[in-house]
Amino acid sequence: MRNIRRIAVILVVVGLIATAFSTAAQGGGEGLTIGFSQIGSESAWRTSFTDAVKAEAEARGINLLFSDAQQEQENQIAAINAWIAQGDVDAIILAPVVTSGWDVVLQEAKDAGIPVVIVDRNVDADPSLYVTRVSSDFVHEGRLAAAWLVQATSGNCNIVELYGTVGSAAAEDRATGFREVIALFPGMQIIRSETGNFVRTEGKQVMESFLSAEDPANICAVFAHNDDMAIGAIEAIKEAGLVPAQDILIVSVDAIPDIFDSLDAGETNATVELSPFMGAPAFDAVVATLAGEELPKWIPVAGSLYTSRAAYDADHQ
Ligand code: GYE
Repeated sequence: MRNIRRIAVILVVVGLIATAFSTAAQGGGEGLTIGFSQIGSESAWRTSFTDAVKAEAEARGINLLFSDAQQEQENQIAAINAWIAQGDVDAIILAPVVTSGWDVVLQEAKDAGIPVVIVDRNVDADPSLYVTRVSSDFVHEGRLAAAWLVQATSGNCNIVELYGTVGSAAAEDRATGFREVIALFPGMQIIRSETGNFVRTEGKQVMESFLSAEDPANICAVFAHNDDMAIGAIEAIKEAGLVPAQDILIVSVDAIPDIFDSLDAGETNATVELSPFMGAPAFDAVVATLAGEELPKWIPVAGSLYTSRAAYDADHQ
């Protein structure tokens, strides 16, 4: 009887220790000073992403230095250089507006002993210059959007594309994935493509130009690289006297709250989820690298395609 009681006590103690470690492994970072170079506030998703990172930093007791670059790379580079000069910044998290032009500043951060974690988009730089990248698979997002459109149109559709920020990994890779899939179907073709820079008003303006340049009856669908531009396109389609999601199908990416209102209203057809909750894995990567742990060069964030709020809610209970 005494042995049973002894074993029970040991199990309880082991359980408590394991819980403590698992909590520590999931959280961590208290007291660290981390610079977060954010692209801007161009879309609802970006704002949600910023809010989520700030909330996670607050919850962990991280001193977050936040910089909104207003979609200008030079502002991101200036912020990183200032944090390097400050001398007390433990790590930097960078959401790079475009893929090129980062080698010099990343080398300077490395030389200063400040680890950099890439989030959201991607950099075309020597991987030794950053710890890891926390992001979704943009190519897969483009493939998902195209696959849905193929099945919705039996492989016959003239598509107009609302392109994201030129030179950004999100736009380039979503375009690549989308084109990979439609290339398998001779009846699927992109008849017009123009950047709306991930901005709602610009998406509307570009869609208006498409509707003026093309016979609207010749436009089967819109592929918008984000929901904000899709919502702008919906407004343009309605103002042209057409029925969005019926006369012209619409598929986009981000799964922001407003796009579910559009789905509920029958004004769009599908969205591919992009989680804004990348702060936790990014901060975990910072804590791990400061503890000397090796990390993979990519920490993927998954997302699915949704055609209704109910389906999204069922996956996110
Ligand atoms: O889809 C869009 C934002 O970088 C993947 O940027 C992100 C994109 C997102 O402007 O809403």
